[in-house]
Amino acid sequence: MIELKQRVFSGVQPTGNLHLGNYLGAIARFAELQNSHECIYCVVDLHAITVWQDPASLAHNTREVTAAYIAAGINPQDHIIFNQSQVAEHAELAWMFNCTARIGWLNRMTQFKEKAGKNRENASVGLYAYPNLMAADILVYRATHVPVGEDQKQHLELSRDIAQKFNNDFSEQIADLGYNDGFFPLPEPLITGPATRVMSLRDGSKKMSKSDPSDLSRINLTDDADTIAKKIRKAKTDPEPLPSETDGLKGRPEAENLVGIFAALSGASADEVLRTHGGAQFSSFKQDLVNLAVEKMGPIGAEMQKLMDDTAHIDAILGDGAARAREIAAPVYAEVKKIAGLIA
Ligand code: AQP
Repeated sequence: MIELKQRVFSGVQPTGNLHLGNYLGAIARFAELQNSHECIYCVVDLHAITVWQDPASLAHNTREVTAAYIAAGINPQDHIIFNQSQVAEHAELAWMFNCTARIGWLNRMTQFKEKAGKNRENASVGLYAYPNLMAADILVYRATHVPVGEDQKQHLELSRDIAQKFNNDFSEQIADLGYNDGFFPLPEPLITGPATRVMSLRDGSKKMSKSDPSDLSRINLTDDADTIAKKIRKAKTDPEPLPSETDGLKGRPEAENLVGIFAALSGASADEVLRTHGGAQFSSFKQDLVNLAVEKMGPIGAEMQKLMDDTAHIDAILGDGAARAREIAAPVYAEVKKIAGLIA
């Protein structure tokens, strides 16, 4: 019987304005997992182009996400860091999954509805089929665990449905090749920690997002200390002091968000943060948050800037990572072709 290894895969789109939500919800989790898992971290440039990208900015942003991965502590020698478009098997398996997934499944995806908005007829076909490519990204490595923020939960569920349907559709061929437990694993989402959904600093009901027109809504990973301080001081709050227990955060989304950010940055739980800061006015809590955010995020931003000064080094890391990723992806996709009856 052929066993499945525990393998982590995840990615970030190079669409600019990398922010604290991307860091706390995803990149910081990626770094933690490298001690216990074999990890593959991708800069998903083919996802980025589902919405038009300026080519020069796309190349810059691809290097910047790579720099963020490394600055956050991911080791590109022990693990794999690469950009998606260098490994053609992602797009090839995505086509197979375009033929596996059902239109009804994609019609339920809330991210497409949000991103396409009212102008749905004019959205790219790529934006609609995005979740199928995401399933291919994960399954072309037969990855078992996927660290993501809360907003990607629905796409992960779809990846599991696609894996399950492929395993069912070709169960006979898969068993004949010696896979007793299906060919694709059903990948598990890893949505953990106090900051799986960091909210906008200007509106506690909206997720912190790269595309928010207000730069004050997010802390960018490249912001300097003064900018971080200004954004936290200007963050929307309410007039009440902080409660002493998490129950007291109900109906106070902005307060809940700042406490969640504090917790994630300090490695404590929200309960622990409130045990120390309960009763504090926002003016003093915000000052403590500024100090913490500058202490934790400042070195990451500085390291990113340093790495961005040597783009040849970043490109070499991506090239090396892509070659190693291809070594895993090519045999998996070759097996998929065999299973589906596509002559190699
Ligand atoms: N606000 C957030 N809180 C926690 N996690 C978040 N993630 C994104 N926003 C938050 C997680 O970051 C990872 C990479 O996201 P992405 O770059 O692939 O795309 P995204 O989710 O579309 O990012 P944005 O900022 O929300 O971009 P726009 O503005 O284009 O919609 C993912 O694991 C995601 O969950």
